[in-house]
Amino acid sequence: MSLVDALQEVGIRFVLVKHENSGGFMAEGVFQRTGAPALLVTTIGPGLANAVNVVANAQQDRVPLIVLTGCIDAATAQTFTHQWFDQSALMSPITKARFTADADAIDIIIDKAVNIAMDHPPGPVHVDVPVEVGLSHVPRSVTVHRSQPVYGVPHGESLNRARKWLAEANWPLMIAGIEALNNNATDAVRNFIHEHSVPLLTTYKAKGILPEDDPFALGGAGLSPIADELLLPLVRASDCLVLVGYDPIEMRSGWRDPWSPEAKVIELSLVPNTHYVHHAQLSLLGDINAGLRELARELTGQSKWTKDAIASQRDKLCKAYRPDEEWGPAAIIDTARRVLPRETIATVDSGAHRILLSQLWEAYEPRELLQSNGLCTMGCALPLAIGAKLSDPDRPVVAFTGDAGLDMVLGELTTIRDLKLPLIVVVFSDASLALIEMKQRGMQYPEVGVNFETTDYGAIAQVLDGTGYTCHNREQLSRALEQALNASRFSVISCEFSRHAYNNRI
Ligand SMILES: Cc1ncc(C[n+]2csc(CCOP(=O)(O)OP(=O)(O)O)c2C)c(N)n1
Ligand SMILES: [Mg+2]
Repeated sequence: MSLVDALQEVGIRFVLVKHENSGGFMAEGVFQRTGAPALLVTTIGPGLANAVNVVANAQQDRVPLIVLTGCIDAATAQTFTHQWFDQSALMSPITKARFTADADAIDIIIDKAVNIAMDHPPGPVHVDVPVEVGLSHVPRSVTVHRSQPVYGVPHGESLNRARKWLAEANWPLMIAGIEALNNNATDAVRNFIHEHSVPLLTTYKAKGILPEDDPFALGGAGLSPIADELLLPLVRASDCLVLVGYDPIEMRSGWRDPWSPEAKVIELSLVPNTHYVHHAQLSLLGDINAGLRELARELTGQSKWTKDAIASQRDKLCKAYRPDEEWGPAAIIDTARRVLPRETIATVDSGAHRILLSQLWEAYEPRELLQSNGLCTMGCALPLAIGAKLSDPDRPVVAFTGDAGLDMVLGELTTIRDLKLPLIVVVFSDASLALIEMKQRGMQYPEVGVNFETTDYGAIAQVLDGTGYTCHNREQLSRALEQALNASRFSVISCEFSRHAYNNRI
């Protein structure tokens, strides 16, 4: 209570949610849209225990999440057990750092917590606040501020070598990942690609770093075997790869050292490679923007890529997912992309629908398709969308979610109601854990524990003062989306289709 009160007092808005996990994702939504670190406040014991998933997500998805929890004072803990466990130990494997607040060093502790959370790669930091510290008053003025780190610029022999490789490459290829976003390298990436005719592949989280209808955009990759079948041969055929903030935590196993052993691989990154998922002959550590600028200086490449060749690859990739089907998950994505304006911010939950959507949904700017793709957790799309809408109230925000994923966070519909946010929720309602059912069948197990009854999500929306729609065809969905775009309250659009709709589709 003292924390919530103090946060309000210093101008940090406290927004109540119904589950701590959602609170973390909602704060992440704000981070994704504004760059401000996310702040999650939970109560002692069960509150923090409920938040474990979103803290793990912050670690895997590179989110600067600061978790503030209450804890009992050290002396009291010697003779008190109710609701008390070692909170710091619980956080240990999933946070970058853990602190216990101390009134005499609180400015140092908070400055450290924020900086460590924001340092590359960003991640979660836990601060336990003992009751006594929470109740004590310390002077407002912060005396400690670490200066912002300045990252170096690649130079010398290694830079020359990288330039030479690029100059000699016939089939250069760039792969960009989340780190490029966290280093604000969008403009540098776009300039490099256009000046040197290098096509771009992105991870799902880096979608939009180049508008996906740009002639040099090859699309997203990560979790779809169908995409891998078309894209990995291009990666293997490339004679020079430029990895731009490409963090492989988003990729399935086919992306372990996927290139030809002869390929020249240049990695631009802010952090050394300790993952060993792939290797680069040249690892240029430092500011990615500056690195790309240096690499491009006086570069006369001989890329043989043409816009037609790239367009034909992209076309093949898109058609593989059959967006022209009459009705089904691809038709839902296709219809939504057509109806929703270009500046729409979308979030997507985990499951079969997410893999299909991440492949088919075109993003035009970075951080306009938000998802969990390191941890790949369910239950993130709705609260991420709340955070995005709070940050960008004038833009349409849509949450795409599976039915089981929505079931996990249904309570947050009341949060949307209370905040009066005109959010759009599109449900892929197939009465199934489709992704798990596919894996089960693939391993020739019988269907167990993956099917459930169809829920009338529209009716649930109605009783919570939202508007509910149930759609069985493209026309109904288009109409529902158009109405939802003009609505002053939230809309839940349940798109019902039959089980097994993703067979050979992702
Ligand atoms: C919190 C959490 N629990 C379990 C999983 C494993 N999992 C991944 S996808 C999935 C099924 C999701 O079902 P639904 O939301 O209906 O989406 P669909 O696959 O049907 O599109 C499950 C159980 C997970 N990723 N996250
Ligand atoms: Mg489902």
